[in-house]
Amino acid sequence: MAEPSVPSPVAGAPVADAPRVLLVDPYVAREDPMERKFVELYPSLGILTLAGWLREHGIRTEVTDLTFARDAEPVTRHLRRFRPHVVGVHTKTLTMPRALEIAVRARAEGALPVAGGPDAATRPDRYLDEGFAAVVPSEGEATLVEVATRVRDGVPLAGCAGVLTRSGGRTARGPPRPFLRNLDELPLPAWDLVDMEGYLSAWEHRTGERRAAVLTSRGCPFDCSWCSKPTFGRTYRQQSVDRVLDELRALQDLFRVDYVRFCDDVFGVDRRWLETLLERMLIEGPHLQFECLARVDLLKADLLDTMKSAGLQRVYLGVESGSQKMLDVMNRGTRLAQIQRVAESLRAHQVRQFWFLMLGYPGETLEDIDATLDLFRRFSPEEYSVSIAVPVPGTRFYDSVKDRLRGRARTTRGSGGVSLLYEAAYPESLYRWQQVRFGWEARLARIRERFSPEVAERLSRAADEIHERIAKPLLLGRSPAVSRPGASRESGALPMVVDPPATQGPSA
Ligand code: B12
Ligand code: SF4
Repeated sequence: MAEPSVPSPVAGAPVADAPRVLLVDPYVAREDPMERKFVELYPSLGILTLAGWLREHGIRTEVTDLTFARDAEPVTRHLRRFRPHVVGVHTKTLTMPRALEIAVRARAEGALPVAGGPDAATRPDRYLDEGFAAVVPSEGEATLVEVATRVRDGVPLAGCAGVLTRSGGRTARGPPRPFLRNLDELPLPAWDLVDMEGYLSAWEHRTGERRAAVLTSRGCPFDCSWCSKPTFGRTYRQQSVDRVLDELRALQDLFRVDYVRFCDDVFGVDRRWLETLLERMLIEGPHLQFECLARVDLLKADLLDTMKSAGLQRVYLGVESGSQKMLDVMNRGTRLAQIQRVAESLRAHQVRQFWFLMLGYPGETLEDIDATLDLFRRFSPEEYSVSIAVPVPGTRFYDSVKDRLRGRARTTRGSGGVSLLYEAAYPESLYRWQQVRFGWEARLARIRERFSPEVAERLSRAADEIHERIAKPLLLGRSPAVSRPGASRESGALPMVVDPPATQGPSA
């Protein structure tokens, strides 16, 4: 059987003097200590969608994806072969040093480096000061077409809509560029420009499934106080069900994908839209397994029935806290009762749950943390991440603690939830210790399930005992003797210490 071919650019067939853009994803998986444990590898949808759009608009476009590379050397080789006018680099906090290195490599080969993506959007000056000619802090498609054309034509970028430039130490901001109104105009991601088979066979080797990422919407209409939404702000746009089904079918036909991760900030904000998608997947196909990020206030029990029938395997939930007071302070808009109902319902439907939890938010007391641990203990999600709250510039959380920041936000994964970046109520060591407690509980939940609930219970009580009598007083700088009498439970055997997976990723 002949292999189906990847769709090629439809409009604006590139001519010899068409602008040339090289898009670069600077993430090198082997340099990331967390990759093996926690990061799920998919090609960047930002890069693939930009590439598809640029090609449709007459720009010659290629991609260097460093995910499977050893270093940034492939960028230089690609630059010499392709001779792009513009090198467009996708940025995340984690990959900033690599992004800056790529700017230097681009300039050395006579190309103009332009940055986009969440990190450059959050701190554009840093990128502009350290080698980038321009930053595109928002939706990139239409802007990058104009940037590439201007650069090819020798027209300055200052004043270009949606672009930040710097001159004489000052940042010049072009007028805002309106968001695309209709997301159905987006072409299918340019999968042919990256090593899709590399990603898919890595997944197949690990899980037996050929997994791919899909995005059906842009933005999020909710307003959690700590959430940074630098690129799409509080806007929300949804693709049509037809457009989404086209993409799912293409993934199945072209790449034999059988498992999809819906990467929307919140999947299924519009219930009727989601029901239509699920019903059509059930009736017409494609029949795929899938996972998504969801909010507990949107996941009603009957909806979950349909989602499960349509192939739902795993849900990521931004649970964040087991204290209603803290959920309110964070402006989460969710209730503890909803979390409990959804957690029970997911268990009953045999859908895996991944909880995002957060410690150290302003106003949180030790009692609130205990309430979070109790909730975690009660529902034992199959997977979780417990991070220390990161004040990201541009959020209300950041504004509320900006006079108490501890140095500069770091450029490593330390800024991803394992370090305390502001003067919180307690010392960093206490939060790290709390992360260890969650790690224990996760292990104990497995013991409870597979071995003995009694042993797990005894170990859990012992952990609480150690926390109350030893760790807490020590970490709060008090003598262990002052630990509250009666606060601890009966003693048992000593638990083992495990590293908690403290990451901060996408969160709904
Ligand atoms: C889905 C997702 C994932 C998926 C990735 C799937 C994929 N490969 O696309 C998974 C789960 C694997 C993942 C992993 C991680 N993620 Co993530 N992820 C997201 C999420 C929810 C959506 C990303 C997405 O697809 N957006 C849709 C595309 C179309 O948008 P975009 O990438 O921003 O690109 C647009 C613009 O930014 C701009 N643009 C982007 N690049 C460029 C480049 C140029 C030159 C130009 C002009 C424009 C431009 O144009 C694009 C199209 O309009 C975002 C939150 C969000 N809403 O963005 C977090 C987010 C990007 N992730 C984040 C983080 C921290 C991570 C991890 C480091 C988490 C961890 N603890 O390990 C890892 C990093 C892995 C890696 N390879 O880099 C952070 C990044 C914060 C930061 N400042 O760095 C975000 C913003 C979430 C958050 N608020 O904390 N993530
Ligand atoms: S945390 Fe999730 S639900 Fe809340 S504003 Fe951010 S993306 Fe939306």
